[in-house]
Amino acid sequence: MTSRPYRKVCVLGLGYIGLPTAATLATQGFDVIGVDTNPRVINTLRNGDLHIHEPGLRAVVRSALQSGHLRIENAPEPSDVFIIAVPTPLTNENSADLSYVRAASESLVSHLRKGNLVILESTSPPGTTQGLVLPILEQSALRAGEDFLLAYSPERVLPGQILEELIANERVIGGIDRGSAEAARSLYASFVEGEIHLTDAKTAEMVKLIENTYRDINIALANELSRLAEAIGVDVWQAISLANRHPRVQILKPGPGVGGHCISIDPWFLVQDDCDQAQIIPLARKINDDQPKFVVSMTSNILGRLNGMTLAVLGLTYKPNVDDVRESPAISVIELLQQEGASVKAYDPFAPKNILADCRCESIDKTCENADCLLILVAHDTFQNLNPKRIGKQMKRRRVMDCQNIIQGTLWLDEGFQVKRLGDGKPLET
Ligand code: SAJ
Repeated sequence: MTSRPYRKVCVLGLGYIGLPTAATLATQGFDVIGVDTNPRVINTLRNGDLHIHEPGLRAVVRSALQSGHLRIENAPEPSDVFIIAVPTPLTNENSADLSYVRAASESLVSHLRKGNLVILESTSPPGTTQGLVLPILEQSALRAGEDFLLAYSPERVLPGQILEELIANERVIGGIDRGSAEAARSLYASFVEGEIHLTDAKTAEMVKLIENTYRDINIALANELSRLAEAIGVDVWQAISLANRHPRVQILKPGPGVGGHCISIDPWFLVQDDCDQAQIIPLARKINDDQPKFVVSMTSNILGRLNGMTLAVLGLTYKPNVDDVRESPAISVIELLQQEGASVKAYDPFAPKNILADCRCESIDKTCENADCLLILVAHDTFQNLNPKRIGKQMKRRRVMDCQNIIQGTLWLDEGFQVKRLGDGKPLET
């Protein structure tokens, strides 16, 4: 530790990014104060429990707390480094709600000391570090770049693999000046094994948004191809997989839409201040946002109508093997089905119990009881080997619509099911 310039780190926001970061720093020997303003989060963590589900996180947090290197508090206190990892939700006008970043920055003003380093990690529109955080911190009468250092360093971790990727991934750090970027590098270098790239704060802010926008546009292409494939009469899954054998093509997968707190939101932060120049980004957003409607119209096609039908839905979360339902397209699909007069029973082993509590069932069997069609929306590992014989016995009509291409069609056909996969370019197969 002696070669490290910093000893005490205060992490503001104990969500999917802040908590793993705080715990990782603590296991590296830093003295970490994890701060959250939500009393429920504080109580849960202090009781040795977790308020989020992320593989491996429970053990790391527990050992960080037991070692005494991690403390959970409801307000910041003087430290060497402050890391802001609070949410930046989307407003109703499709722009970034920076109120949490503002509040977190304001909470630091009275604690800021000469020589401190402040790092913003929250995904933010370009210019936020310099234009919003810096002037708030300077209310302390200390000058950025002279008395304290300020940098932006976006997280790049994939929910479900956060702990590994926090360490392994390359990292981009943008400073308000070179000294700030280098200071932030010295902190992250203590646990990041990937290469660390330095730039200015605004570029780093834009880099983060480019990454998620690239993925959103790529998925929009896949989703558009799934619609075209239906019209053309080609199996989109096979076509994309063959196209991806080209050494310079890498198309992502179609599905019921794009959810989560990142990819479905971040592209708006890029275009919010210059909508006139933006064409492909809002269009991709629209394509992905409309995909649940496409799924519902395909379901309606295969059933003839939705009104009065009972749908058994597997999967509620925004992607496989996570408990996060934010912006989940599966939930949009269910709401649309209900609006069309269908009744829905749903099963998800990860989604919190209070989500769509009215239509939740505790097992796949119960969900499928008397259903007119099974609708697979999320490719959880536990759905990979569904048993068509057993499921068929529960259902009123043996029909399945697979939006994730996870079932082996022939097994289901053998059990008398009518089978449809999203974008397979065929009518209901019997
Ligand atoms: N999805 C598809 N088809 C695909 C891949 C994903 O429809 O082929 C859907 C998923 O089902 C989900 C949504 O897209 O609804 C987003 O899932 P994801 O796994 O692509 O991304 P996130 O939101 O879990 O994590 C992303 C990652 N960004 C990139 O890969 C560029 C992660 O590295 C970021 O740290 C994270 O956003 C973030 O916090 O910004």
